[in-house]
Amino acid sequence: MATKNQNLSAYDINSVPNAGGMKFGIVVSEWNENVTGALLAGAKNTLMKHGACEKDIHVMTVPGSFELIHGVQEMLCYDACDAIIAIGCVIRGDTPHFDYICQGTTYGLAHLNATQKVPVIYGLITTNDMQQALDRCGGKHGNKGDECAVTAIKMVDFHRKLIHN
Ligand code: DLZ
Repeated sequence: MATKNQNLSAYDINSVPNAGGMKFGIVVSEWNENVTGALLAGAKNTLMKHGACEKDIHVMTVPGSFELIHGVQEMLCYDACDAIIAIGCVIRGDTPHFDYICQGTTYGLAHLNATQKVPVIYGLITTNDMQQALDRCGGKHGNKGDECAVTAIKMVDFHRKLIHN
């Protein structure tokens, strides 16, 4: 699972389908905004690099990572997206709060991903300190936002291939 030896922004460009005409939702947490803003920028840039139009990328913010679950659920109800990326950053503190937020958010997003028709992409960074987070939002380990964008495009393409073949 370590991203230490794998750059989050490195991928085979030829393996990514054209994202023209695809519609994406991005729900971003305001907590640790310096990190989540960089993740959002990475995700948007990569979606557009592969052909998505800016007008087809709908960005909404929520207060914290725990609210990503409800934010994604609302977007699923009111927005016609082909995929939704959930972006957040939880940094370990002195209490067990970190574990509850990480677990709750992860289970919530996993549940939506498994039960809804639209893929929900997991863009939650969970780290021991700020430096580890900075390393993963455009630092030495790349940008998880890029990885999420590529995953979102591939999952929309997966669905299209399934229904058209
Ligand atoms: C309360 C809290 C704490 C301590 N830390 C973080 C964090 O590192 N990252 C994050 O996204 N959110 C944090 N939050 C806020 C919770 O996600 C949530 O917004 C509140 O508990 C209110 O439900």
